[in-house]
Amino acid sequence: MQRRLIPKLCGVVLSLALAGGCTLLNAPPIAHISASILSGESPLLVAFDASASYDSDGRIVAYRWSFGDGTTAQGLQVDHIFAPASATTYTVTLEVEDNSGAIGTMQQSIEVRRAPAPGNNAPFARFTFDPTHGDGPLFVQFDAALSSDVDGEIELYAWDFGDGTTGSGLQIAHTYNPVASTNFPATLTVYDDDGASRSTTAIVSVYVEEIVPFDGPTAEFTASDPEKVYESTQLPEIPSLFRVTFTPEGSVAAPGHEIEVYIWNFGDGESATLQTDDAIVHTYRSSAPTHTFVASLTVVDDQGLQDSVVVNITVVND
Ligand SMILES: [Ca+2]
Ligand SMILES: [Ca+2]
Repeated sequence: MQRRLIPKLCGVVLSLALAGGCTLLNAPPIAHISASILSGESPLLVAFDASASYDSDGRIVAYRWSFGDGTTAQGLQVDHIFAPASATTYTVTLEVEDNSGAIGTMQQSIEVRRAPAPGNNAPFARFTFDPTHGDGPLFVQFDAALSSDVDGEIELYAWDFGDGTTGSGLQIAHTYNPVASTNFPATLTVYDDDGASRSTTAIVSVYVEEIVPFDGPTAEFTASDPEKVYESTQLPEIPSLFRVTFTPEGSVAAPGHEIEVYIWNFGDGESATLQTDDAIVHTYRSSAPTHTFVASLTVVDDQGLQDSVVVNITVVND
């Protein structure tokens, strides 16, 4: 794909591009892993399902799995057995490929605990937390004192706060600070002195006042870091190519209204008009050591009201 010449029409005649006539505007597929279980004792059988993966402008032609234990598989649905001798967390990677050769990936952690020693009873995990809900930022104190082990002692209290952070200890405090109202699954895992463990999960609800525009729409977007998809060895005669994915994330219409048109100006003379909030990929050409393009998004709602926002895109030829 990197070596393919860019059709001159690409990006100019967007309708052609959207109809599939322009490979450079191909949207990569989105990979999605559903796992039947996320943690358990060794050996652990996990059924993986990639059915929720999709390609917005084509179809997925390959599903490739890497289980993090040196083994791989292909297919929409695959079973895998993790059989470590000691507790291990595996990172499972799903790679999907669309009919234009673009790749999407997702990763999922699978935690496999050591099988319990014969005759040992696994400990019970139980915790209290206060408050259980409230406005963010929310300071929550967790207490695992109600956990127990009938034939031994608990040696480790491991916490996963459900927001990507973890901690350990009998008692622990955590502050939740989401950007939108969220139910966080807080999980306590206790390990006994024979290595057996059990987990329990409870929900912490944190509320954030939603910011909605008064009457017109609000334009917002995000841009990926430029990916150099063609590195020119003959600068400045031949430019390098940089690919950027734009997503109208955060663009919202006023209550009771809808955004009908998304007008993208990429800052290099090219533009695109979409009637959906789909992400769009644009390829920049640059021969300069660094070049900043001013990209903008204008959204227009069903009342004809509009809003615009700009973001600087800087590409670098090293
Ligand atoms: Ca595609
Ligand atoms: Ca025990």
